[in-house]
Amino acid sequence: MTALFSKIYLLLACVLSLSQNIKAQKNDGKFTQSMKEKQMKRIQEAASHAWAGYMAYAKGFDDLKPLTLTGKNWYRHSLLMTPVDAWDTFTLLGLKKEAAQARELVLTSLDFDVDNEVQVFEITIRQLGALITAYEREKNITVLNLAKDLADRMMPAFATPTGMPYRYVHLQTGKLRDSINNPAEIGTLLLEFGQLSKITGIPEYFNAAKKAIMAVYKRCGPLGLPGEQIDVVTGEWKSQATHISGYIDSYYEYLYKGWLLFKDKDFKNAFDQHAAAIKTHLFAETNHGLFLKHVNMVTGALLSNEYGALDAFYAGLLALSGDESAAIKNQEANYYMWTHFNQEPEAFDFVTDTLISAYYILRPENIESCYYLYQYTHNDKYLFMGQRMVNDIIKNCRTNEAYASLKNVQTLEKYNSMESFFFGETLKYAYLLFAPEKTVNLKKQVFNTEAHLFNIKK
Ligand code: DMJ
Repeated sequence: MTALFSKIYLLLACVLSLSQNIKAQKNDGKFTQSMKEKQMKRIQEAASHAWAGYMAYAKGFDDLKPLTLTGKNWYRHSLLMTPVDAWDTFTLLGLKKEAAQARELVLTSLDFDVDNEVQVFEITIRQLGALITAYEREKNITVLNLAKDLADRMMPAFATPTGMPYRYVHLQTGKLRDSINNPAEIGTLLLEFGQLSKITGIPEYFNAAKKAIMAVYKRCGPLGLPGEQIDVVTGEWKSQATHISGYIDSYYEYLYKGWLLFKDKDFKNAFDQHAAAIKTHLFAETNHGLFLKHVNMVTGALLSNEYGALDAFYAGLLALSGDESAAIKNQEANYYMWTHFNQEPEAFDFVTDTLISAYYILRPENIESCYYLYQYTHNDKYLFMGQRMVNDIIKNCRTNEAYASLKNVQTLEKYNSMESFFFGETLKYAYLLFAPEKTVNLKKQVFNTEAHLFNIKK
């Protein structure tokens, strides 16, 4: 009797698992045109909703604080971070009213002649980057003057014995602060300053930014990898941790994209050497895909198995730079990170599978990598991945008035912040993932690290 029951049970289990498989295959099968259009509409709606909140409660400020419904400025005076970062996304998404409102704010109220000490990296990628994109799109001289004025006010930062910039500069006085910088903030100026040289014919911007990024490269350790912090006056490493996460991440991105945009072999050589070293010393293959670890830049000794939302950009860079098989495995790991904890956490340990930082601040990198993977593989699985991420953001982060970050992806408690990169990057890559392929031509255009598009010039 017991044997009969267990046979029936086994048969039922088989039928159930077969039907689940068929269901999964059906769901994971073809992503139809109408499904794509539905996603594009949802993302347009999300962008319009988040912007309406900013305009109602924080117009003229840098950001909206979505829970208290108040405005927040980064520094003493607003630099309109949200409208500047969001403008080209609205244009791309076909949100005419929102694009016109952002444009109006930028053209009438953006002023860099203010008593602000700014972070060179953040202001370059979000503001200078967005202004360059806007100028290339509409050739408006006011926009170019704004870009040039901003760049000129930040140029004093590069005047160090090594050519690597200070982290902070005062926009009116040129006064510098914080000589302990990092590869990401030093290197991630190349596309913006370089493109400004192309546009204006003034070589100093490109020269300064090239000198800075190559100064990091020159100082790499015996493994061919940079450290995490460096003194820009003495050139001495202040932290020997190496990884692809925050503080280093977009240094790699800009070496490769610098090559795409400026066809300068120095960037390609440096990138290729780093890519090989990363493969040897940082790659960590697991059952859940390819993660990347943290090691010492001199000895290669393991420091941690921390992996997080920022690291998720690397799959996209692998795809863009032609390492498709590593890109596929890395994106598998990214998707695991997104789904395993309910929604993507800021960081977790991929060996012990435990959370390190439980917050989610509307970051784009995982969706960005879905976008690149889909562009190069045309595998619908990346559309399904992106759909899941968009669903989670809408389900967990939407408020009545805008979108909010999460303090904890497991409790889903919200946090009073809506970063401008939610507009500049997250919503843009999400939309582009489902949009017709010709919307962006990756052979002719390059995204800066904040997803502002630059044209590759002849
Ligand atoms: C953005 O400002 C840029 O993508 C940067 O390179 C690092 N991450 C944030 C968004 O997460």
